[in-house]
Amino acid sequence: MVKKFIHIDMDAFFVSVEIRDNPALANKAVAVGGKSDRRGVLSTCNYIARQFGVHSAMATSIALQKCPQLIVVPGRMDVYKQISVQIRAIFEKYTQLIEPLSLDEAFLDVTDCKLCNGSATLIAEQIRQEIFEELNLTASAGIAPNKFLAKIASDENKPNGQCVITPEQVATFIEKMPLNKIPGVGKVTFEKLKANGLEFGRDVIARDKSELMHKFGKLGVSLWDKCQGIDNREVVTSRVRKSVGVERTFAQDIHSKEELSDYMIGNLIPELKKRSELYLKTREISKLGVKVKFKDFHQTTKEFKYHSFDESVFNELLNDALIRGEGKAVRLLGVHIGLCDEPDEHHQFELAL
Ligand code: TTP
Ligand code: MG
Repeated sequence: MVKKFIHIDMDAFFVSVEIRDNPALANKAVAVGGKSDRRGVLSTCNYIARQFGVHSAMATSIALQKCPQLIVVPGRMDVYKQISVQIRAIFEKYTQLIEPLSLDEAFLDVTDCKLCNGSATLIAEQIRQEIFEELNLTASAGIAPNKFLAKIASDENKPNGQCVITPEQVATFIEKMPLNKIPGVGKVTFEKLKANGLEFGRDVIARDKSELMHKFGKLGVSLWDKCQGIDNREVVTSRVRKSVGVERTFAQDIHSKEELSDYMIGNLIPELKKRSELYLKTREISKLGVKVKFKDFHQTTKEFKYHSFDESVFNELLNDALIRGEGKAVRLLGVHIGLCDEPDEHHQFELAL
């Protein structure tokens, strides 16, 4: 059966909230981020700032070179979280099948929603209208028969717009679609694909699946499927988190083992500790892991069953992973912990009785 998905994504989320709450910022180039004198980076910026080439994750100092009049304000995470809860309450009027991807973005499966005569296009319009009336913020939406197309569609008419891809339009849309629109195809992968004559959906469709698999492995298979319009993923309403991780792609590949180890211990592990704090209030660590991606994109993961943070274990895992790379420089380093299953609530309840 054909399904109907909506992907909703707030426009310039953090910064739109700041401008909403401080009218003096209206019609100016504004970003949310850290200060330039403390090696800060931007979380995001508004569309005025984007015209100057400023974007998310850019160093604040560079952003100020590109756009000297840029106003950089600190973020208020608690406010964004609260708004995210309010947005979710609006979604829940239409469906219970909601998969949040981040604070400002979610997939909705509205296949069975009877409101708006069952029109997903009208549902998306109405949701965006409600968000605007209730929160004074704008959102964009993509409507499509599967998740990956809905996500791509929500970007098409940003900001404050929506785009529908009906089942009949899927094939034409994919033919014209540049492959870097597909989530997971970043700049480097896209260059590699282009070097092989693959730039748009139609270039992928023209090839054999086996050829793509041979050349690009898993990525090739996934690309081929997507370009056939195949994506059978359901909306995942509640995930039990199995791991927490932090990773960083370096601006320049790193050769030195010491430098990698220092970065891991000085930056990645403290960040991982911070991010896992909440989960470790109720759950135990099941394993430690290190992931390394080498210069040539070969990737490896080493894990070890262990029940607490231990720098020397992480270091050994790093050493083992690097041995697998046979001296190649490293472009990405990540650390993660596995989480034991959630405590069984029924069991605890029985014990309490
Ligand atoms: P996005 O939806 O990627 O960006 P956005 O909402 O700011 O802009 P767009 O209109 O293009 O959707 O991310 C949502 C929020 O997440 C963003 O407002 C700030 C935060 N964020 C970061 O903190 N760091 C990042 O690198 C990115 C991409 C986002
Ligand atoms: Mg957004």
